[in-house]
Amino acid sequence: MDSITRWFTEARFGMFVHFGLYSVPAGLWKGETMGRGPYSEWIQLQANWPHGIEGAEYQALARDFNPTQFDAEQWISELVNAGMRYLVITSKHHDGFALWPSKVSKFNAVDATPFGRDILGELKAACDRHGVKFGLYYSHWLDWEHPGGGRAHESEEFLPGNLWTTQPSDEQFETYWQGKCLPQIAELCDVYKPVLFWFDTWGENSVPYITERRMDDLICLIKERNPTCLINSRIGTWGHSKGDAVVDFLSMGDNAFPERSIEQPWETSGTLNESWGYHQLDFGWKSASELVENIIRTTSNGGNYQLNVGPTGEGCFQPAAIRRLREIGAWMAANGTSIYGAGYAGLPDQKWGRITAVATENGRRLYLQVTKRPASGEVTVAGLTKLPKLARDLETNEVASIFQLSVGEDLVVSLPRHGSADSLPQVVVLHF
Ligand code: H79
Repeated sequence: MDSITRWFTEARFGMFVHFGLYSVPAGLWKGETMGRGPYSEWIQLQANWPHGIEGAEYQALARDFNPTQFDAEQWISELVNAGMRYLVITSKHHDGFALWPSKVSKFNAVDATPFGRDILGELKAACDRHGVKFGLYYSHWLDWEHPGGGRAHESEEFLPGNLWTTQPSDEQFETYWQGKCLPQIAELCDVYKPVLFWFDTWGENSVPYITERRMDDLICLIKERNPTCLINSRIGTWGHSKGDAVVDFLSMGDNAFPERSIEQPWETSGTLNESWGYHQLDFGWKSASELVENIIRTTSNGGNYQLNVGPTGEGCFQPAAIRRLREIGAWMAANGTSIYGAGYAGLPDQKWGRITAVATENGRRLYLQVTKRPASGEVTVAGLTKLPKLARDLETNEVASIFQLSVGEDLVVSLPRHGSADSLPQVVVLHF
């Protein structure tokens, strides 16, 4: 495993950011809630339902894009305080709008807006100051600004009559691919040197466009410029004869958690509420304890959690986002040793929660992640082949009494008092 892959698998927790023109209307178009779907970044297809918004009218949003409150230092400070180790930001989402001064297309944050600042550049500099790794999302299949870019498909979700469901021909797509996608990726590699690219496809509809040849060319272009840059499976590996072997890590579906350990490095990206981009009417916030449990879920199965923030059109994190990030961060500050560099323990499912494992010089440590504390205050650990020498609460160091009813039986751990009244998971470390 090369050092950047090792870094990725040890980091375990990163921040995803969806920020772009859609952050300005934020789910409302001329006072009307956009049509179906909770994702504000899809407003170009979902407003004026079922028609969508004309390209020129949507793109004119650039004139209102002026996030004067944007402060890269503040964003990255929140990221660091949350216990996150890396950033992945939407350099260009499906609408085709670039957050950097691209020489390839004037449809970008510097040339097309009153704001006129290089958002990626400022974030990259803040990441460098804080030792945070910098990654980029890039919508390589869908691009609703370029005439040859990928479109959505008419389906149950998109009725006939939607402006954005007519597919480009292969020739048209090739003009987008050669004229915008590849040159922008080259630019991003050269100027911002991301540690990873997060590409985005799902389902079968991308396969005719994201062909094996195109994937190979894209991967080659990136690796020639930056051999250590990591690439995710949502580049479209199901359309490649070599499958996931051509990429460096797997990306699950949105908010989808596999219930088994996976050998190849992987991550799940998830939302704080329902939309990725800021949506004024999205009140479906997850609780801090659910979010911490998601970190435990991914870590215990050997993966990363990439938690999304959708900053407002002014460039701010919402108070509801900040409160959750800080609660997570407080838990990570005390319990991060059970997450960073930790992974699958190879033990059966436990009724009271999950187990993460860290390799040590002379064996390993196990961390009992008690997400469902039993009223008895006791948990049993099934499947241990060796008995621990010591068990203690990771936050308080209070020693836990452990016993076995008889040889070969499950280990019983009497949970230390700490955590009993707390809604965030209690962690008990077992030293062997
Ligand atoms: O960037 C975020 C999403 O915009 C993008 N990937 C994440 C990381 C994504 N978009 N769609 N999907 C992932 C899955 C498919 C969703 C769809 Fe729909 C269902 C497309 C059309 C129907 C959601 C609901 C979007 C519009 C309505």
